[in-house]
Amino acid sequence: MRVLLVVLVCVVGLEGAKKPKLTNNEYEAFVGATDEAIIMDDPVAIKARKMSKLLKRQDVVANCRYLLFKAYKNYTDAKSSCRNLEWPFTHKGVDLASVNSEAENKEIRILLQLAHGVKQVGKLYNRDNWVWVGLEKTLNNKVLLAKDERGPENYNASEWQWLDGTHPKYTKWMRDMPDQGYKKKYDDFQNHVMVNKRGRWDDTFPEIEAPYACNYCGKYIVVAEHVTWFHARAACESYGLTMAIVNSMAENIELGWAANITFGPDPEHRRWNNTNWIWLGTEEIMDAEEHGTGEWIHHDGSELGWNPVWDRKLQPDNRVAKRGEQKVVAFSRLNQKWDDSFTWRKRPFACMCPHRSCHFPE
Ligand SMILES: [Ca+2]
Ligand SMILES: [Ca+2]
Repeated sequence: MRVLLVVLVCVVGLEGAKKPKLTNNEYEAFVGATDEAIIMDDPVAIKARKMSKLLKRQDVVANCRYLLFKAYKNYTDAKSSCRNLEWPFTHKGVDLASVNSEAENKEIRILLQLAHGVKQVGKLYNRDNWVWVGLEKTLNNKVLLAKDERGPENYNASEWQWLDGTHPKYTKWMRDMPDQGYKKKYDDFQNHVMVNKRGRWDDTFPEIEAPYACNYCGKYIVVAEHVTWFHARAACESYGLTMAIVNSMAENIELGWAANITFGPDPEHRRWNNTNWIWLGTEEIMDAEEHGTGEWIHHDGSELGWNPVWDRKLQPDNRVAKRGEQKVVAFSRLNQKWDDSFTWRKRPFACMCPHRSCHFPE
């Protein structure tokens, strides 16, 4: 019976991977997914000092509201890099970050702290203290400004646009900014915006190459550092998050998406490389002799609420080693299937935002 069930699940799962068949509820989270706007209503306070320690070696970091890419790009390339990320299911591109409130501005600061530590990196204008966001000056943007036309007190919101076409409702300019400086080298004016680790904004030249932030309203945050399963669980909690729980096909697809953004493509498709298997917060209930019962439970005590797609060769296989059986779940970012694994193996891991910190407009 169990074999039959596993085979059935595999067949459904393979179909699912090609063309996800989701229930209305599963679609719900993404129905409004668009790069036009994201509304932040309930920020998750991430403990950046702790979390940044394990993120040093990864090129992409996330909080519950934004993604930051450490690679330096000019404004135009940064914009298309974000747009090339497509929300799963809707396949709409993600935009460069929009910042519409004090709470969102704080999330940008936390994001910068996650990327390069809580302290300022070198001098203020070190690029690693700054990040591109999607704000452009679209009117009167190619002229030298007189002194009394510069600075926050002379700034005119109707001349500026976020990439969704809206004018800024919130700003946090540095002293004397925006100043629309001109540089002969670029033959261009400062009319695009970066935000720094203190949450202050400056208008600058779109030709400058710097890290960039994209909008994100995801459930999962993937950490690339390899640790044991128990270490992963404790780490997520110490950040103010929880270890990832995946309870539907939609969430399984969302996690795969988040993981592939974090790691980028694996052209070699290294199926059994530890890097490509990510810890989830799900474990097997063991009997008195410490053997698997075939029943699975999430780390918070909640039930496994769906039939996940286990990897081929009849996983979970409860393989046994001297130190015990395989009893915790690893998730393949290559095919989005599950396998039971030994708790002491070291792998990347996925944390989860304890609640949706933001939503898409209806
Ligand atoms: Ca400036
Ligand atoms: Ca296994």
